[in-house]
Amino acid sequence: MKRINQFLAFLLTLVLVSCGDEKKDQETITIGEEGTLEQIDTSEDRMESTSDTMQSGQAVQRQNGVVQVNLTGNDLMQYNINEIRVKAGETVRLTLTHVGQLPENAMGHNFVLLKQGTDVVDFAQKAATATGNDYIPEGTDAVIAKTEMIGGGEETSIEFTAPAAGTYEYICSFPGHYVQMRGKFIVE
Ligand SMILES: [Cu+2]
Repeated sequence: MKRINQFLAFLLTLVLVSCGDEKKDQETITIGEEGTLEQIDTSEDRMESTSDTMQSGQAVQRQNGVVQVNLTGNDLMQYNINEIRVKAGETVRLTLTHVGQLPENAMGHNFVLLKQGTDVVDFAQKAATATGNDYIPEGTDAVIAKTEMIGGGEETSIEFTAPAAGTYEYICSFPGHYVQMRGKFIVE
């Protein structure tokens, strides 16, 4: 009987020791994974900012009297550029490309150029309730130009004449997006 007890105690010790080891192993693995994830995040951030800079340089191009603006929106609720410069009276061709993968109902993007003096927050809040109208407030007179709402992988283009010289604001009118997806449209 005594020997059996000793044996059981020995077994119990083995189990405890091995549990302890497992815990240690798991902790080590977790720390390693976190470290790896952080490293990946950092490098992605760096890549993004690099490509942003590159895109900004190429985002506005002039060809045969037409200004081509290449605007993109991603799954992180970001435009590639938050400032567009054109000249008064120029024909602007704006192409919006959704470079993300999320569908329109989750991460829809558009481009809405607003008249000067528009209360952007007020407009965006009204737009957020205009579900059946592509998130554009019904009967609004505050819009100079706008694209349709698109989802991941889609692209849409519009053409309009640059308004009088001045600084205008553009937003994505999908609910909540204007906080980040907002830029200055500067007409010189
Ligand atoms: Cu958006």
